[in-house]
Formats: sequence, C-alpha cells, structure tokens
Amino acid sequence: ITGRKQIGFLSLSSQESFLANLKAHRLALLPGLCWSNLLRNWGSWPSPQSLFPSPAELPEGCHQLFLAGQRSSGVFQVQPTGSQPFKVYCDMTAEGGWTVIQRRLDGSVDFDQLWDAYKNGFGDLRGDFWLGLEKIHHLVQEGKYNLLIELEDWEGNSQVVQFVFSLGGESTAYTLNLLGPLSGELENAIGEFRQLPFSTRDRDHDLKADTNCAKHLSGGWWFSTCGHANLNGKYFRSIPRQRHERKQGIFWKTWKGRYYPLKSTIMKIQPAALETEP
Ligand SMILES: [Ca+2]
Repeated sequence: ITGRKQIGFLSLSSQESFLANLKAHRLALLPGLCWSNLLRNWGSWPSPQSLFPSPAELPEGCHQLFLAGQRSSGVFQVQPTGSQPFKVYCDMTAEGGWTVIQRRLDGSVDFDQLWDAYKNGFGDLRGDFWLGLEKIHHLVQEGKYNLLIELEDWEGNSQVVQFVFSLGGESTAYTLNLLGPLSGELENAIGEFRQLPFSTRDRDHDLKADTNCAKHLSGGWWFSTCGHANLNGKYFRSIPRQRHERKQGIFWKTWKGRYYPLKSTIMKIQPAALETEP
C-alpha cells in the first residue's frame, strides 16, 4: 500500500513539476496542445515507472547464471517463468551451477515447521535453510531436473544420492516424481516410491494410514511410511537416549541406519539436460 501511495504521489508531483516547467518556460501553447486537453487526459498519463526502462532480465536459476559467466558461489536473485523474483544460494562447480534447496549444517534453524513455512521457505540462505516448495516448484516447472543430495556423518564420511525428478504444484501437495533410477551408492530411502506427496504435521499426505509421520518424527518431508528418510528432522549432535527423540533426527536409513543423526545435508538441483557453453 505504501508503494502505491508513493507512486501516486510521485506521478502527481511529476505532473505538477511538468506544468510548472511549462509555465516557467512560457510553453503553454505548443502546437496541438491546449490546457483543457491536458487536464482532461490527466488520468491517462504514463506512470513514472513506465517511463523507466524495465530492469535487466534475471536468470531463471543458478545454471543459467553459470552460463552467463558467473563462476563463484553465493546468494543471487533469480526469477523462474511465472514467478516473482527471489533469492537463492548458487553452488557453482567447474561443470555448472546448482541451486541449493536445502542445507543442514549446525542446527541453528528450527525445521519443525508447518505447511505454510515449508511452502514459503525459512532459514538463512548462507546457513541452514529450506528454500520453499513453491519456489522449488517454479524452478523445476520447465522440465526435468537432477536432485543431488549430499550427506555427511560425524566420522568425516560422505555419500551422495542423485536422481531425475519433477515436482508438482500445491494442488498435488508438491508431489515428488522420480523420473529415473537413483545414482550413487545409496538407494531405497526414497527410490522405492515413484511418487510421494509432501507432508507436514498439519497436512498428513503420507502413506501410513494410522500415523501422522511428520508429527511422529519431525519437520516436513516426502514421507512414505515414516521410516525411510527425513532430511528435515531435528538436528542432534549425538544419538538421543530417548527412543521417541531418536526417531526425530535427520536420517537416511540405507546409509547409516534409522537412528543415526546425520551431521550435514545439502540438496541441490540443476537441469537434467544440461545446456553447455557454446
Ligand atoms: Ca498418515
């Protein structure tokens, strides 16, 4: 509302100053221009905004930014087709740009959030964050994307999982569709289900009828029957003593097991059919 008021104020003041200029320079009687016409057309004057050139086109994602020559990682503004601009963290490698959609590094952000938070995103793009399902959906709507998941344990080991996917919109509860086999050494924690809707404590879309997986565990995730994976669980530095707490950690069952709380996770996306530099 403030913005609109300001635009109104600016357009009024620019019209006033234009008239003042006309008077000052005694240009009131230009050919074809008379005061009554000027006043009658008051409302149809172009707004000051339309007089300025439109801002430079934003990249649709990090790989497009990479193709445009950006080589260092960091936070950048992007604008996928049909979306408002928003900020993302770009992880630039030698081969291309990855748009980071999730990161867990130190437990500084509470991931036990409800549907709207998972829809819109939360956290700090330079630290722990969830980009937001709506933004991820906009980023991948143009085609097939690779999802690369990097996991790290507390002994300095790491693992990667990668697969091609698409993500439906909110009307599908942001259903994750696996479009190909998983690569990497880890399988089955997501891969045995070809389609999984997203669930949070307040929106149970999981595959376990008598349980709310998000409530039973923690956070929001593409839960199947609760026990396969949850990278948005609670951040623990050691295995909790209490059994109910143990279930709430960040885990990927087919690597370190159901109750091992992972040290760090990163999820990032990139177009599956990579455009390369000319
Ligand atoms: Ca359920």
